[in-house]
Amino acid sequence: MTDIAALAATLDDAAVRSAAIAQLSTDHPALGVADAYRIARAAIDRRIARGERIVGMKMGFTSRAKMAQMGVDDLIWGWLTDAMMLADGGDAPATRFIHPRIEPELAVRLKAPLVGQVTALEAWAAVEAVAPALEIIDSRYRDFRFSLADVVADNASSSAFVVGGWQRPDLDVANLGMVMSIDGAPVQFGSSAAILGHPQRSLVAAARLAGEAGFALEAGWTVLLGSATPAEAIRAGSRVRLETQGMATVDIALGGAAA
Ligand code: OOG
Ligand code: MG
Repeated sequence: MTDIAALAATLDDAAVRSAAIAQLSTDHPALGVADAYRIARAAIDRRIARGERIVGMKMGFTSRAKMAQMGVDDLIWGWLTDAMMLADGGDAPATRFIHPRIEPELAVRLKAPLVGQVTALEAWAAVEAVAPALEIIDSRYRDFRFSLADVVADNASSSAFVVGGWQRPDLDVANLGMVMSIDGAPVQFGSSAAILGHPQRSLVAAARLAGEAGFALEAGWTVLLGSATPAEAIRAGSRVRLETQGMATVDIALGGAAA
C-alpha cells in the first residue's frame, strides 16, 4: 500500500525548502496515477492547513511540444493556490524555486461552476474573462525528470503563475500568435492553437477531469489552459514577457542576483 500522507509530506517539504528529491517512482515503481492524484491532493491539504486557499486548476501537457519536451503523453492537471499567484509586472524571488522554467499560456476566469461532459460552447459560456498568462513550473524532482505518476503527484510541477489583463471572452482565442521573450530576446514563438488544437478544448478537458476526480470547477476560479510551446529555463535576474495577439502584455521577473 502506498503511504499517501508520507509521500505528500516529502514533496511538500521539497517545495518548501526548494530542494530537489529523487523521483517517487524510484522507490515506488508501482505508484499509479490514481494514487499520484491522491498524493497531490494531500500535499495541497498541507498548504491549506498553512493558510493557503485553492483558486483554480492548471492543465498540463495540452500541447504536443510540451509532451515531446517531457516525454509524457497524457493530459494532467494540478491545483492552484493563492500563494502561487504573482502580480503582473512583479518579481518572484528566485530563492523560492529549485530549477524554474516558464511557459506561455492562456487563463480563463469562471463565472459559473463547470463539471463533467460539456461541449466547448457550454464550457465557454461559463467563462467570465480570458487573459494571457505565464506559468512558472518547478519540478521537485532532480534534473526535472519524472514519470507520469511522479509529475502528477508533484501537482503537475505547479509553482507560480501570473495572469495579464483580463478581457471579455468573446475574443476568438482559436489561433492567437504568442511570443515569449527573456530579457528582450524572443525565445519561444507559438500559437494558442497548439493548446489541444483550440484552447477551449482544454477547458472542456478540465471540466471532465474535475468530474472524474469528484469535484467541480468553481465560479471565481482561474484555469490555466496549458503551455503553447516548450518551457524555457529561467535564471535569477531575468525578466520574461509574453506578447499575445490582441491581448495585453504580461511580464514577470525572477528577482535576486544573477546565477
Ligand atoms: C509538467 C507541467 C506541464 C504545461 O503547461 O504543459 C505544464 C512539466 O512539464 O513539468 O504545466
Ligand atoms: Mg503549464
